[in-house]
Amino acid sequence: MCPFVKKFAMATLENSLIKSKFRGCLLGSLIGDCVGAPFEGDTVTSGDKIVIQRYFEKLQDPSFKAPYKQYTDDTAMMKSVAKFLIDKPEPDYKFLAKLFVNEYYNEPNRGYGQNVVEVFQKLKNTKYEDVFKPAREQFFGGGSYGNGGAMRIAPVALYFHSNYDAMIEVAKNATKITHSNVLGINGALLQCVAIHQALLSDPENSIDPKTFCSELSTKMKDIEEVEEDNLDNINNVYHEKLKIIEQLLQKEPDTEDLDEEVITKLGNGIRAHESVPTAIYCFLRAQNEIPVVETENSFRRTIQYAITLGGDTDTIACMAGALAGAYLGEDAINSTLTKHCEFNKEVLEIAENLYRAREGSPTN
Ligand code: AR6
Ligand code: MG
Repeated sequence: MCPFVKKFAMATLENSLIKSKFRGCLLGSLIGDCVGAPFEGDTVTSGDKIVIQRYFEKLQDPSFKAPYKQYTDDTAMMKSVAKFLIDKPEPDYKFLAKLFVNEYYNEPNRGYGQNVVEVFQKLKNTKYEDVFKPAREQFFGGGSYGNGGAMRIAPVALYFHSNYDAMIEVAKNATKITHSNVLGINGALLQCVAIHQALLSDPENSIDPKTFCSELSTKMKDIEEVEEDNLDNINNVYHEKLKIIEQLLQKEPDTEDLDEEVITKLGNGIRAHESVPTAIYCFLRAQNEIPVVETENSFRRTIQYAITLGGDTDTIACMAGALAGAYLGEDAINSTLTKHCEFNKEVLEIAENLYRAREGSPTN
């Protein structure tokens, strides 16, 4: 276990705060997904940033009535990961694979990635004989490096927050059902470790973005070094991206150019290595004020800023929202904003059940 984890594990947070963080994390993930989805694929101009500012003001205005913002595959798959942890005391990956597949066939129009749909078909056709094989066969044997493993990983970080090694093991296997490329797996691990670190950070003490990032960097170095598929050119991708985040956080946040640089250096796409570090950057940058994101609330600032970067807005805002919610807890999230999201009551029930399941679990 790395020394930072030991230090965090020793810090004790009140149970009521941990529970609020469980709820905040899953709610943050849902809100980022629902609120970010309408902007997916967009290139955002400075005019659009003002439109996004007004969009959030409307969503936080109690008199504003509108149909629910619908969730996408990010939340659909996160639900399955939570159920897998809640329903079975020991990890059962065949059960998880079946949950993913059934969820997809019940509601196929949630915006799933093209490759992942093929994996679901193969899992079904092979009767789940080897749940990791279909994913390994994708992309001529290279496996997917999409951000689909990372976008759904939050329940694993919450459930195993007192058992770091079990968390890494389960996060890796839960990802491998659909994403076998080392970049897809390590992207999910980075998001998982970042949520874990946010969860164990006391919201009464403000986060120092630089320290948060360098602690994450140490953990990521350990993870990338032990990866069996150690290919020289990709075995330190995330560690390098975290260094870039540290550099970007030190820049003066007063120009449009900085956002362009963030997109160029960190990315805003569907590849895990071009979106997970971006989500972490959004969370850390939102610890301080951001021009054109006018709000006192750092949860909102996190997801609103993520959306202003354009690209895979639902997934980047979903991952950034999970981090902000895990750090701040439920009380920091505007309830009017929450009410505009489909599934908002259900996601809180899931968080409650996950918290209860975790209390009775032999691994914690
Ligand atoms: N080689 C080339 N392209 C790849 C590779 C690879 N090895 N891996 C991934 N891609 P997928 P996801 C590209 O289908 O990760 C949704 O909008 C390829 O274009 O495994 O679950 C979600 O909301 C492939 O179709 O799905 C997420 O935002 C794409 O990456 C996002 O999609 C996605 O990989 C990720 O979905
Ligand atoms: Mg997406």
